[in-house]
Amino acid sequence: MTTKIIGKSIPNMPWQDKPKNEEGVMWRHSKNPIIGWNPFPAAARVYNSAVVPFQGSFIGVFRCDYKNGRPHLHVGYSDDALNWRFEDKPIEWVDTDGNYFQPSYAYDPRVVKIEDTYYITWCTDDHGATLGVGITKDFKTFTRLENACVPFNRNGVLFPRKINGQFVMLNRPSDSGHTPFGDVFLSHSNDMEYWGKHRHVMGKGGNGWWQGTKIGAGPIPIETSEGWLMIYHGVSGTCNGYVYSFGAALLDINEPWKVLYRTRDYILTPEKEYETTGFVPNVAFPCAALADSETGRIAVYYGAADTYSAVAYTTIEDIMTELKTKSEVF
Ligand code: BMA
Repeated sequence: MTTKIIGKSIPNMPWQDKPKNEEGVMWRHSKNPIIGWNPFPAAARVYNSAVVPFQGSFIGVFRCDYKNGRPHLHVGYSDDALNWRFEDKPIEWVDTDGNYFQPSYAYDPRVVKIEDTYYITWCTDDHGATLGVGITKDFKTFTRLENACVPFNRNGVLFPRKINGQFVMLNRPSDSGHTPFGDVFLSHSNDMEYWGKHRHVMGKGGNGWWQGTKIGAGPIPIETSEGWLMIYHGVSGTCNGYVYSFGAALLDINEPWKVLYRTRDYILTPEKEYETTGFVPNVAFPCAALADSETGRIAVYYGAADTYSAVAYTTIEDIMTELKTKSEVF
């Protein structure tokens, strides 16, 4: 049975066919990285960012590390989702009463359209790293809602529709530092304000070592005819620090805390110079995906070495074959 992506067709999304000699599940955009050092005056590095289709072209919410080291979120625009123009100023948040509500830092954004609203989640500051949530309809005005939880938590990733009438968010409880542990959980909400009915989705570990230290959700899960496709990062600890690779899992469509398949091996790991060398070496950190229901094409946006933005491709068929033939659920 062929697995179908459920959702919109995005005929103008970036795409390159799988190279003939490619044996992997994913292949990199040939002109990676798509964003390099110092892409605009305020930003030293733009990476770990989110991209969505918007009014026939594309819009993104980008993690921009300033030259003082702090990350902030900037909007970017693109016609081809590869060449980007950035706003000079960061997103300015107000609360639901219109009062200034700016985070002192903001990183690793995810963006999803649910019904008629774009939801942005990111890692924010509330006496420690936690999950910020905000909304926009036009990417001009932004309303910040209550944080989804108390510290410490990172990698808050919403499902692209309500499941059984509730919003669902993947998240990864952590610590105040560079967190040497971490499993993926999910939480439910009726109103995007109060979160509960928490479920453990999946843990670090397994037989291999590539995801032995911690894992965290990546792009917004992709709905398919067989379940939710979740691309995530798995972290291995080495004597020289962490290594961030991609994995994938298929989650039950109605009870997404149930894992049906999970890749035994990583599906992308730092190999190219822009992944192995930079501000933080050996990091490939997926944060967004464009998926075309018509062709089954998937483009994953990822941060490379906490410095660059890059794109890698796969298809629903390639990834489902990997999931079904080399699955390890634990
Ligand atoms: C994580 C996050 C990511 C970053 C990664 C590697 O804890 O802070 O933003 O890409 O570490 O440094």
